Amino acid sequence: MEQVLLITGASSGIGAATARAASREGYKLVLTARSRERLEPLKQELGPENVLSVALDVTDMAAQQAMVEQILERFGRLDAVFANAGRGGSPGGFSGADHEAWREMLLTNVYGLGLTVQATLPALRRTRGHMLLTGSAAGRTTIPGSMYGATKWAVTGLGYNLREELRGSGIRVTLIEPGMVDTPFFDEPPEHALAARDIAAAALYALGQPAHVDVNEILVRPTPPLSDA
Ligand code: NJP
Repeated sequence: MEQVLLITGASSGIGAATARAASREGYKLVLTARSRERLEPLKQELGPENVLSVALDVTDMAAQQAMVEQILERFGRLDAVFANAGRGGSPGGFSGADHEAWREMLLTNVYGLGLTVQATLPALRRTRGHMLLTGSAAGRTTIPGSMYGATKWAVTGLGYNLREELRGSGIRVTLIEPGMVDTPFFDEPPEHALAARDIAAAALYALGQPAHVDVNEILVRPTPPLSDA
């Protein structure tokens, strides 16, 4: 049976790399992001017969519910969800950051991710499927002045609480927690960063485990550079 995987934030970075890796493993894919222009080339690259692309904003529940209907119409099932769409904040710390930028980030990283979970759970219950959430190393550690980090602490908590709610349902919840990854998330390529394919490999590892293996979370950081000593 071909497995159907939905990826939010699929048009670039970690989401796009995961789509490529999953495509190589034979998954049918549902790719979403706001920009249809950025989704289409990926759909063509991976083979339109195996891919459904849906342009939506994750903060729009009606759009997410309509997407689930489209998935079931096209593929008849949904086996796994990678709730990955997210964005960064603005510099300045709690005293100086642009608070309007906070609104977009909080809505996308926390509320939008929660909506993806709620919209897809009925379909995942039918397949005893798998929910992967993109958290962050920033949701595991203290970063001075970081509202972004606070959104990812929220994702960590959401993942833990969701796993408890779903205990006994057969649905597994995996938190994917990247350190710094070289993606368009950053305006300038970061130094000593992971590649998006490194996080895709972690997601595919979790997805590839048999039903009795519940990978709760995977924290992946770049190896620190060699010191001179
Ligand atoms: O970033 P990027 P990453 N509704 O910018 C989409 C987390 N993370 O791959 O909507 C729907 O290449 C956007 O598409 P578009 C990070 O927090 C990263 O690095 O067309 N989709 C694009 O496809 C995030 O959760 C690092 O603009 C929305 C995608 O999201 C995840 O990894 C470290 C959307 C963003 O792709 C992927 O980020 C870490 C919306 N409202 C965690 N807003 C890192 N890069 O270092 C955005 O710990 N998108």
